[in-house]
Amino acid sequence: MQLALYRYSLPFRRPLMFKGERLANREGLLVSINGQWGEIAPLPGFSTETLAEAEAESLACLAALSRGEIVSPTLPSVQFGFDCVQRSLPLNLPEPLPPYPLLQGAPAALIQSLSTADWQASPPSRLKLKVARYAMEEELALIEQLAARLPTTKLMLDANGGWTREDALRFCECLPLEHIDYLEEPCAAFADTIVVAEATGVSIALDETLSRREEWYGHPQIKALVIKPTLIGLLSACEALVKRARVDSLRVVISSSFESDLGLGLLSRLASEWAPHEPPGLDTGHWLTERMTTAGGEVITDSLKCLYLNC
Ligand code: OSB
Ligand code: MG
Repeated sequence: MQLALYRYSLPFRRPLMFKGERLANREGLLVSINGQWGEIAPLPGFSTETLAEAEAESLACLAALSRGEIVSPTLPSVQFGFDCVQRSLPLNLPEPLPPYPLLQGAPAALIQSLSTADWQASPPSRLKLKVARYAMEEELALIEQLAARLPTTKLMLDANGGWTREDALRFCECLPLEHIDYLEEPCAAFADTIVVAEATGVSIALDETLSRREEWYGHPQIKALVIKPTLIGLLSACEALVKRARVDSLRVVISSSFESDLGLGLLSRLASEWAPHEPPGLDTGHWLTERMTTAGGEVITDSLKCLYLNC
């Protein structure tokens, strides 16, 4: 059995903030078993494990595999990586849909970039905007601008649980709901999110509620589940959410945690398997300036630090 583990560090185009933490590089691990690859990349601020913890568990799993043992990792990012690398890929998957665009940054700068973006000719059907980061008035003004300039585009807003119940109510009361597809995680507590949905009529998508494995119940205003396999871990746990979504007629959006091009490729395949008609949330790759795979899908290991290799 050929086993390998590598560590990568890829620079972001500009440093990015993740829950108050400023990151200049995306760091993670690539695992390989008999030529098949997986990515293990806990995201600071969102994952509960650190990269050092993921590395230690990955090394222990590889050592166990080399002794012929069966492994069951416990850290979500390691579960995702080892599940991908040991999974037989279904044949005849539909062609992946292109991701919907993700807007992230200061509202003033985004308003500026709107006039230069060539979206007017072929506006996207959906677009995601991060909110609960800047002054509420500025964010609402940006949403008004987007609604006016891209009247056929539906906006997906993501607050990452950043508002109190009162803030979220104030914000949602001013939203042009006919332009809003859904709002992801307005408040940190599920109960507050439901209060906001009922009081304002806004549709909701769940994200952190799922990856933190919190209790939640179906509600007519919950429209979609955002599934982040790197944060959820086991592919069987992701599949259980996909099944629950199907039973409840919820949309499924497979979404990135800022993985490398290799991880994004794996997620894109999972998206075409689990949600073939829903554009995925994978528009994060342009933040990275370097790739680790060739156009043909070969992994370029030259610039990676090898942590384990047994052939
Ligand atoms: O909350 O959806 C999030 C990326 C890293 C961490 C959290 C989130 C994201 C994204 C990915 O927004 C892109 C997307 O979902 O469209
Ligand atoms: Mg989200």
